[in-house]
Amino acid sequence: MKENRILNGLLVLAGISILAGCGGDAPQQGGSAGEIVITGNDLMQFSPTEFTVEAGSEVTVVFRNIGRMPKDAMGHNLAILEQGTDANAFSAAAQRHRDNEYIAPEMEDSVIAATRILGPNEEETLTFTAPSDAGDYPFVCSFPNHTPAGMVGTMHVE
Ligand SMILES: [Cu+2]
Repeated sequence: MKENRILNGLLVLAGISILAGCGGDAPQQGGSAGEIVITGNDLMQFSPTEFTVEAGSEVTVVFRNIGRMPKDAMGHNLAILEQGTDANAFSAAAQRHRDNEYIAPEMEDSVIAATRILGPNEEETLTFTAPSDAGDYPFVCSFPNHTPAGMVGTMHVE
C-alpha cells in the first residue's frame, strides 16, 4: 500500500514536470489547473523546488512529508511568502515560535499560505488565490535550520 502511494506521488510529480516543460501556456491555466504536489524529505529537500501559477487563479497545493524521521527532529511545513520576503529572515524569526507552527506572528502578513508542521507521511492541502502581480514568490520550510539548509523554492506567477 505504501509503495502504491509513493508511486502515485511520483506519477503526479512526473506529470507536473511534463507540464512545466511545456512552457507557460499549456494546460496549467484556466482555473482547473489541478493539484500541485510538493514533497519534503529527510534530506531537507523540496521537490519540485518551483512551480508556476496563473495570476489571480485558484491554486491547490498539496504538501506531503515523505520522510520517515520523527516530526520533532525533521518536521516540515510549506510557507508561501509574499514577493520580496527575505526567506532566511522569515525563518530565523520563526525559530522561537514552535507553538505557532514555526511562523512568527509578527510576520504572518508575509504569508500567502502555509501548512502546519507535518510529520512523516502527513500531508496538508492549501487552497488559495494566486497573487494578481506576476513575479517570483519564495516558499520555505520554516522548521529550525531548514531554510538555510536549502529548503526553499519559488512560486512563479505569470
Ligand atoms: Cu523542513
